[in-house]
Amino acid sequence: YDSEVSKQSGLHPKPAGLVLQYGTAGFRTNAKQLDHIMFRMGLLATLRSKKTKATIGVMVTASHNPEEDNGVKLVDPMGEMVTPTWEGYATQLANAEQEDLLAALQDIIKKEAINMSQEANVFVGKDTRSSSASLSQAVLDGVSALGGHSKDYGLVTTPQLHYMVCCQNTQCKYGEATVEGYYKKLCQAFIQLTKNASNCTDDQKHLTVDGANGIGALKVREMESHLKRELHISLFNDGSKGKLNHQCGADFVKVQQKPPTGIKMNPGERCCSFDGDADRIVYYYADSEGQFHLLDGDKIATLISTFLKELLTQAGLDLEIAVVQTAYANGSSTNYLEDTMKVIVRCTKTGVKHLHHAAQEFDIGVYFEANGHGTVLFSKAAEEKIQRLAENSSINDERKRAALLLQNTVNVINQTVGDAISDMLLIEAILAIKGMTIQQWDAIYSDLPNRQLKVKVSDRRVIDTTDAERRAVSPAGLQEAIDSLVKNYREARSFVRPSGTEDVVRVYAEAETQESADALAHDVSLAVYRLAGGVGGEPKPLH
Ligand code: NG1
Ligand code: ZN
Repeated sequence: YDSEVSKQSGLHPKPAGLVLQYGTAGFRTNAKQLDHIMFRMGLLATLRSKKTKATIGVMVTASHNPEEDNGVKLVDPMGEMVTPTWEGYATQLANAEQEDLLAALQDIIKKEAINMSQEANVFVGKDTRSSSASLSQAVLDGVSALGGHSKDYGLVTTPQLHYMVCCQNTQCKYGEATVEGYYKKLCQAFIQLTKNASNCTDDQKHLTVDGANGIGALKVREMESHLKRELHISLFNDGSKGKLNHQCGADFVKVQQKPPTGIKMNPGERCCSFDGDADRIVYYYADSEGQFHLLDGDKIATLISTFLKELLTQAGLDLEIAVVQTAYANGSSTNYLEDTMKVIVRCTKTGVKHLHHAAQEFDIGVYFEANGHGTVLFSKAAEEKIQRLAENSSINDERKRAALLLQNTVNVINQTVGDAISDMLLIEAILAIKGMTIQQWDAIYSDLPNRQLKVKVSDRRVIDTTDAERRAVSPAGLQEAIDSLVKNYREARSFVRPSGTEDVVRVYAEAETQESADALAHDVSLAVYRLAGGVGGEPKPLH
């Protein structure tokens, strides 16, 4: 393979001196810097496939980043993120200078004792960015340079690609590895679920979707016919005019705490926004006074876990359910889940892989980041128990109904990764079954006002954290400063951490009022600026 790799890599040369890191979301930067990275990730995916003797996925996307950016992420055999060791290999391979590439490749092959005559199979997908076509071709070139087989799924959402990989590696037990198969599985389950919402009016079946001008919009269009009018979607920001993620999409809505541009919002109507690769979703509505209300990942986790807990009780199934959050979870949600709902709550570091991992430790693990990335994991044993109960003919009607609902809930969920489309269908089904309006869902608990800010520093690695990122251990004095600032406000909490996807330090604050949350976030930003090597002008107060 040496000569083929040499020849092909010459067509995807690395700019000398460029160093990039495989972070929480893979590689992500301006698309112009990524051609060699894509080729090399094609190589790495092929090695990973040979090593695991399974199909590996490669997704070309930069999610909620601006259109000019792009990125790449590897998907492991069961649809999960690759292991830390292989993230390390990704970084090594990406940063090897042109003349050292073969040696870097050889190093991985030796360390992992990879049998190079083993067959390899790689699934490739891409989002709608203008750079994605040529970049995904570079991935395919990498696969073929090592003699691997590839299947190009073309335009798919990130969770769709994860789903395909999982289907393929479970011999289709998880579903059929096609986009059609995906729609069929999810929509059938959705339609079965909504049969339990017999008095749902056409009005209640209506949902406004902001597609972030990205792949999610295309895929919602594609899926619509499978929904058999059980859900009426008004799609905005479908990519026909607007720019990807610009003033729209889940990240914009969550961070700005305001509606996206380009949509029509009627008072009291349910709206949701996807992000640029459709692995995140947030809901929102405007009340009769025009006031905007956001229902983020925490509210979604609460709705889903409440629904599941009720069904488990009705079904008489003894399964342990937990909710996994990060430090960004609103304090009110954690209190509600622990004190009122009495479910186990776990807090992990930011980044899907940490949440996913923690959720796997329970019979049923509901995990969501506040930004709307999340899903539900069912252990094999839990799935089997649900299955057996649903097939049991000697149980009463209430238990039977609950068991069937649980079974269809399992099927509507994409367990491989957070999935805006699958989450949307689940949420819509739950609201329909419970006959719940978005206002009633919103009223389950009240969010503490909060604010997220960014601070630019010369080297964000000076900040080290502990306790699932809730406390800073360095630089010296920073945590003490935060502690004393927090004491100035009621019901307040604040933490800082270096971003894994942007060259900034993120500041989060929550408090009893929005003014307090804003003021605290600003105070803490100043502390970061002064103690952690801030660059540019001092952070300015929000008001
Ligand atoms: P960073 O940049 O590390 O904060 C962001 C999100 C994560 C996760 C990743 C991957 C926040 C505060 N952070 O990470 O939750 O989604 O991007 O996309 O939302
Ligand atoms: Zn995303």
